[in-house]
Amino acid sequence: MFTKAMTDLLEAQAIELPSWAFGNSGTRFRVFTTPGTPRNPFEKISDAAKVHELTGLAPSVALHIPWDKVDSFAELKAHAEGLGVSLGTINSNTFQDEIYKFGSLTHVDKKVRQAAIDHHYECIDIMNETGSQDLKIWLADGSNYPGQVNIRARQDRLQESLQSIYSRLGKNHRLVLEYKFFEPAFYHTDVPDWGTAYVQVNQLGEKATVCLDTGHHAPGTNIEFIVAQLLRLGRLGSFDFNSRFYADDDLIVGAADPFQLFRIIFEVYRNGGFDKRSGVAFMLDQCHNIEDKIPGQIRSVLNVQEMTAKVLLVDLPALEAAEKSGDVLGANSVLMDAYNTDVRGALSDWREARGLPRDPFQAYRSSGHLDAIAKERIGGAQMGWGA
Ligand code: PSV
Ligand code: MN
Repeated sequence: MFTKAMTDLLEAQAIELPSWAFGNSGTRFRVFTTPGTPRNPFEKISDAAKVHELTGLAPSVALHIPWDKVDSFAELKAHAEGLGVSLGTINSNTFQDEIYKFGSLTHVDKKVRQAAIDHHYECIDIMNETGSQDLKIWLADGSNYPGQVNIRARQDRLQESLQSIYSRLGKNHRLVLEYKFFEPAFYHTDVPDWGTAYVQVNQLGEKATVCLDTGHHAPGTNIEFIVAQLLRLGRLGSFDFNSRFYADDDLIVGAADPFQLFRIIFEVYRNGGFDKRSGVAFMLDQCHNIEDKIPGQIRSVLNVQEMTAKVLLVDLPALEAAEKSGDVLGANSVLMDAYNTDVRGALSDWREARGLPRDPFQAYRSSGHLDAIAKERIGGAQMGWGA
């Protein structure tokens, strides 16, 4: 079913895992715990490495600071490398400190802005130790009531703060700005959409790009259009993949709307986003509230792989011919034929040929690993989102 060009692309596929997906998470109503949950960043990395061991798809782990602060990042890096993975994106966090109640990089008080800028400087220092390329910034900044703030002045302050951070980046570093249309602010958000993120990063320079979190759009938004546009502009820095039924649900990628995932990946493929030179980084940003975390992450990366395999089956010359001749239904059939092809058997054969389990999800379930870590990880405090 797959040509050599297709398996080359599948083999090169790399999806970064979020360290926080392995900690406990929940809603504002309840955070449920699970046996075996990591008690420190080292155990989170071990869990991420397990996902990579079984899937060959997840060679790096994103860290969130301060959640993943350790005494020695050199030690954490060595731990990761010993398990066959590397440390990836460093995510800053200016949404859990009292001083940020009314904003961080956009705050009206210079002292608070400077504290937020300093936090990013600290993140850049960590990147130098971990060898990370990307500094990812998501801001909770916004307001709840009309009249509460001067919206335009906050855009100016945001640009000024981002410039200070940008000027500290190392030669191989990038700044990736993530947008989200609401939450925790309910009236206005300072970086609510791809257009605002683009305007802000465009003013900074070439090393600044946009992060597209698939859960951060209003219902019905045509996300694949945004993918095509940002790739066209050369500013699609990374994806935070997850899925949603309502708001920022952070569910398993491809669970809520597999066809949307297919359409997004198709635009990535068609517009050169799988070419390493495009610089697009693929990450998950998920929270496993009620399901087991390691198999949850395995399911997610496999879903991305499966959709990628389907996208590779799209007959592009036939699609282009149909598009050019105005053959509306013909063009749509080309796309749907690929989407409706069952690639699971071919992917299993290919995995087996590479020395991986045919079905990594089942392989994990029957491995007894979950019971083993539950028995091993006794005592200490389990890590959690926001801990
Ligand atoms: C915000 O909702 C977000 O998507 C950002 O990426 C944060 O860093 C992450 O979630 C925290 O889970
Ligand atoms: Mn995100």
